[in-house]
Amino acid sequence: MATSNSSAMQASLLQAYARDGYLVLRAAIDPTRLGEWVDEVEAMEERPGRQMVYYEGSVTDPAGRLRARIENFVPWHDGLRALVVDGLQAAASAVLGEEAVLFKDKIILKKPGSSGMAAHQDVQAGWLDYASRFVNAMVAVDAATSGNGCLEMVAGAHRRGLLGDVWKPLDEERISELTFVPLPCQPGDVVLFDGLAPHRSGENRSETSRRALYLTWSPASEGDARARYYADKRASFPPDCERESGQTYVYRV
Ligand SMILES: O=C(O)CCC(=O)C(=O)O
Repeated sequence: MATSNSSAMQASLLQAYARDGYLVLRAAIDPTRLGEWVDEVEAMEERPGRQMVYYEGSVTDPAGRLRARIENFVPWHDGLRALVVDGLQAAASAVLGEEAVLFKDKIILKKPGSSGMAAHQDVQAGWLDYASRFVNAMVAVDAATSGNGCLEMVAGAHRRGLLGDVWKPLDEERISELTFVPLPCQPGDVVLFDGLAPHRSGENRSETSRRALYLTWSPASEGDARARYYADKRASFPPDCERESGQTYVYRV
């Protein structure tokens, strides 16, 4: 591990991350402007080729259509990029054990009525076509609780490798072997987790949004795959404003 990266994070934290596959860093990011800046991204016009905005149905209103996720926001908001990408780059490099390069980024808006996320490992979404290892940072924008669908993680299971098929959430048999731990968070808390760490989240049945940023880094020594990843994603699962009418698009994992 490079000395500069090691000094960015205590050895005991790195050991906990290696053991559990995730690490909660309380108050790691200044939350003062987080919510306002996410509002600014959400208010940006949806145009082909820019940030990628996805809509989903509601679990509480059969006719509802909720803005659910915004991918590729980093190029379009300097404040957020400086705060969370530059701010967490050293931690990402420390847990990867080498210089990290930003692979992807998204905002999960989790508005009232949003569905949960089925149990999965992030690499099941075809990520291994781009690099062999990943670290994610979940940055809480709003308080996250069991009631509004906070992240739930499984300690240690990342060491077992891929637990299911690519492009499918984990099946019931696997899920029954795993112990999911809810991780309530306050704005500015960060959860670092491995691309192989199984996780899920519940529905948001509360009255307010539960927003979170997710940044993902891969080892720089394996190359910068971001442009290729987003070109492939725009082609296979385009944001709503880039879709062809009459075509069906299904979110798989
Ligand atoms: O924030 C959430 O509800 C979970 C998101 C998640 O697991 C993912 O995007 O992979």
